[in-house]
Amino acid sequence: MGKPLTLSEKILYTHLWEGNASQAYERGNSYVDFAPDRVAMQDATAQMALLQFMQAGKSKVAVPSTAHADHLIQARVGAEADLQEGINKNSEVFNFLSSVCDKYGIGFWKPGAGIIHQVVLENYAFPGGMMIGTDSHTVNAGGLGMVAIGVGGADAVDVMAGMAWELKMPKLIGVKLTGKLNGWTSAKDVILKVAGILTVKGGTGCIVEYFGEGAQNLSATGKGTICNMGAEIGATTSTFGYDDSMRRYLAATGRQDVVDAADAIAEHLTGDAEVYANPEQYFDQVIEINLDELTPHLNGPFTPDLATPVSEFRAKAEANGWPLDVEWALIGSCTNSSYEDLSRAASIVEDAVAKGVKPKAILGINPGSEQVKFTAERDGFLDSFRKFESARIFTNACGPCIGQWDREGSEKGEKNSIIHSFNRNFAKRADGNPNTHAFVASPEMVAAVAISGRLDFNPITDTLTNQNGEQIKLDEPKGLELPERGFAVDDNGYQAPSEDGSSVQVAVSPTSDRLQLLEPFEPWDGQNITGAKVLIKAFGKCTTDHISMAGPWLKYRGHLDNISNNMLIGAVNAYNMETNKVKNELTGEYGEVPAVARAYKAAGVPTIVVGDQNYGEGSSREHAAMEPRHLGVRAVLVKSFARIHETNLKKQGMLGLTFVNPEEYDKIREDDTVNFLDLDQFAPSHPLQLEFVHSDGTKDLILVNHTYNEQQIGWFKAGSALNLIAEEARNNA
Ligand code: MIC
Ligand code: SF4
Repeated sequence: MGKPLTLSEKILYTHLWEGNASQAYERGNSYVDFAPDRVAMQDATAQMALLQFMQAGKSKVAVPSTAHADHLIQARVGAEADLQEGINKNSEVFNFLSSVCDKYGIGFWKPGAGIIHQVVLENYAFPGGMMIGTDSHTVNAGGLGMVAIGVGGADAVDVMAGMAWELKMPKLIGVKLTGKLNGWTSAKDVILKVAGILTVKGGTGCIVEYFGEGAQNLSATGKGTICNMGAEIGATTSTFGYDDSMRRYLAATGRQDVVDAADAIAEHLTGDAEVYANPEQYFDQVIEINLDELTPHLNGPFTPDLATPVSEFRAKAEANGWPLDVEWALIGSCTNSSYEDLSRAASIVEDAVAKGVKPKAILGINPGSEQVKFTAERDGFLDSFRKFESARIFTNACGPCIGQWDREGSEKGEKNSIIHSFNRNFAKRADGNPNTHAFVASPEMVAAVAISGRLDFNPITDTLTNQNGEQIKLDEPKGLELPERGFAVDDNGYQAPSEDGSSVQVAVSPTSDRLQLLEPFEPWDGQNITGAKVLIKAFGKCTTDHISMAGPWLKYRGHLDNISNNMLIGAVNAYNMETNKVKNELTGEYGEVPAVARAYKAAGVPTIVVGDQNYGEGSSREHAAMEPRHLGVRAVLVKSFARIHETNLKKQGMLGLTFVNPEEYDKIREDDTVNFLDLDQFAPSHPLQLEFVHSDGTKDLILVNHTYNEQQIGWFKAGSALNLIAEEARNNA
């Protein structure tokens, strides 16, 4: 490139599909083919990814790949019983995953082994590597200096099938960290602050690269936390340069060989000095945060970018009517369940116990992996939590973070607040109750709030009353970056695949309600789509949780027809401001979104979905694209898209379109008939014209943009990207 490079560019350019880089790509514009080193999948997305892979006609995966059973286990009474129940309830799916993995050479981490991103960090992530994963929080591996990117299952299929993986060359945001964390502030507060600055869409299409002495002062798992929650600002990924914290973590997790290899090329595993000295010249945007001055934050409710410093929280909560009493406080999720996190939160609990304070809220804990749990148990931290009678240690799994939480009383729908150390706090996500106000904070703040029972408790300034009626202050958290006696684990829960899996049978029962073999989607007929109806015009925030809810629906993640019954049931209909109530123009009656979509499909009437800004924010789940495809939606027209969702739509043969003039969203009426005028000339960089015919006979011509390149137009024409792969496999056979 003839100029100093950022770390992100070094990793991207050394992973070009073509091999040696021969040209510079334009950031934010050029589509580039990459060759990732590995693939990770979690159970809730792996089912669909692997059902698609089975259609690709390959006998083995082309790169090292793993699948992790972590999303399907519910948190109810406690680890042991919950895990057993999870296995019993999901055995069909776990057996399917175990056998597909065995057959195609994929490592399988069994239920209870841990949350995908902690397990990947402990075992597979390495400085300078590139990986993709079917989960938006794959980005966690940036904590070990990787470029790790969340994708839909169809993207994973490309890489597992030995093909190139395509991404638009990301833009770069540099975050310079100075100073050192102190007192109650933790790595989580860095990303809570960044989320407040950049908002949920500020990182779209960008890699966030952290640097500066402040970065070097953070632990590797702390870096992981920051990268992990970078998904919440829409960032393609986040990363840090190789440093001592990574050396320490790699060595502690049994990978001295990786340290030795990395040390031999250490200068290439971080950005060039000139870049970090003059970041404005090399990054598209630069942010600076002084860790010395950073204070604890609480983000929420309902969106992860609503950042409030603890000291300002009370006033803001009162002004907004947020409930201040807290019944539940939860520590865990892939972003904050490391040994260090548990040890720091445990120190708060120990301090409270020593000072005679009883907790007001229930504290729930999901350790990140069996290795973390086993070691924390050995070192007494889990016993520290157990000193609170009401504390619950749940399974090493996602649990409440993905709505796998049997919270007593949540069905009553009462207005209440919870606090957790997770990433996401969208409506209904944790307990299904739309009136639960969820706030995101560091594990140590979650512990402090659990003790006080109040969201507005500021441990830096406030006191608590102990059993003897005395006023006490909690000490600052203390923790251990890594276990002094090293990590330990008895059975880590890993199942290696067979060397030769050709004889392994993968059974999918035709009568199963959990798994369904996929039927290829219909190719495009070459005609303009005409006579389409507006299935729904979604108002405001429409995340993947609104489009394809998780929680109780996770059980249908391997059955496209069944899971389609949750399509868009959480989206607010702009015409009546209600959820799951849209007009069926064929009958004039209102019905549930999936039912109305099925009625249009049965009548042969195509439909479109209209949406607002950052449509499809959040998860990588491709169900949010496959369900509309399955139910006859042809196009999704929005003000703007989240990256992964837009790609998922393209992969599944849908049209993902954006308004040239976003205000034209307002012109679309409930009973419009929609005609494409020039889809038969669909070409890269050419806007398309859509005609909206209103019931009074008037019309609006709306110009829409798209970002499809030649190849992606090929996916649309073939009906899906997978149809093309399968065709090629047949041609080569
Ligand atoms: C999430 O945090 O929303 C999930 C569940 O991990 C998703 C993946 C999924 O929907 O299965 C994600 O973040 O990609
Ligand atoms: Fe699991 Fe939550 Fe992490 Fe998603 S964010 S992978 S649901 S722990």
